[in-house]
Amino acid sequence: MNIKNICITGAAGNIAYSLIFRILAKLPFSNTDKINLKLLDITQSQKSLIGLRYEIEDCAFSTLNSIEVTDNVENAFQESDYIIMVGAKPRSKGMERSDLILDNANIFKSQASIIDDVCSSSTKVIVVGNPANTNALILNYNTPSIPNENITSLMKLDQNRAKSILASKIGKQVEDIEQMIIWGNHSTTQVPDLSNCKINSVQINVDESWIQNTFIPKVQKRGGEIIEYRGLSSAASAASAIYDHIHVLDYGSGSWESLGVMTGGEYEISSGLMFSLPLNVTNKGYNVIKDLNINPDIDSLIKLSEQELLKERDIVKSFLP
Ligand code: NAX
Repeated sequence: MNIKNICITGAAGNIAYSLIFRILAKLPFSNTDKINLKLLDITQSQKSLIGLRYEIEDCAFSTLNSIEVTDNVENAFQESDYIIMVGAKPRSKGMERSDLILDNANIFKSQASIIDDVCSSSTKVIVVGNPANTNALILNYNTPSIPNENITSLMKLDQNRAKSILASKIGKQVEDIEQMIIWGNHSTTQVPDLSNCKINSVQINVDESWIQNTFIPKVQKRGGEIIEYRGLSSAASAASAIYDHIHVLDYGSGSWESLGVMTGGEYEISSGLMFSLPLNVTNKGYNVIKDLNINPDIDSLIKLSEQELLKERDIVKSFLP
């Protein structure tokens, strides 16, 4: 029997409450019969985690081999095949964004050094907690024993949102949409790009002014729109996107994907940022898709997102050895 060790941080939070049940209902991992699940959250959340554990046990999932809830980071990360880092400090009232970035930088730096100590070089880490790309950057710099390509940040929610908005505009099915990508940061500067997008292998033909004036801003602001209507940030859709992200990493994907990965100078984007790029992903790893023509409007938006990530990197520079 094949069993994988999975750790989810921020397990007492909203996203985890959807994610855990989604994963256990149908595992997104290849060649895996069951999982050992470790759920990490802060000490104050342990009582709630016990209630969550009871609920999980009450589902009698045949995919669950064992479950542990803990506030002990070493124990949680030990021998993990996957660590899904959802836990992060939320922005409180009146808090500056730079303070939020620094508070999370502290969390991710300390968790990174523990990952580096107790995990093997094959451990895969997915960063969800915001600011996801910059948290992933800190994690990457502070885990010298884990290869860069094993650390990715979640952009799949943005890609899924963009696909769904496009499909409903053109009256097609989401699964028919190919080569739709997101560049940049998981923030309102992200750049959904339809330049190479195809439907059933045919280049799409959509009004350019709809792309610039409706599509791009709608995708960029979708997270805020959900908060406005629901009074809470995206949780089930984020969980679904994390599920898709794991599936892409573990099985590979026949289509172009957008994950936050470490830049190495592609498309003249500064090196050493966690940036969403167009990728071909197989179960062996990923390659950045090369030589795409980028139109000037998209290029200037990509530069804005790059500037934002450079500023975030500057704020956390003392966390990047
Ligand atoms: P919640 O506030 O419901 O849950 C966060 C959980 O993290 C809490 O239970 C908290 O106690 C825990 N936590 C805080 N510090 C921790 C630490 N040091 N170790 C372990 N756990 C810790 O937020 P939720 O709605 O679940 O969102 C989680 C994170 O995902 C947020 O940062 C959110 O902004 C981010 N998102 C990222 C997305 C992406 O696409 N990258 C999309 C969805 C979401 O907005």
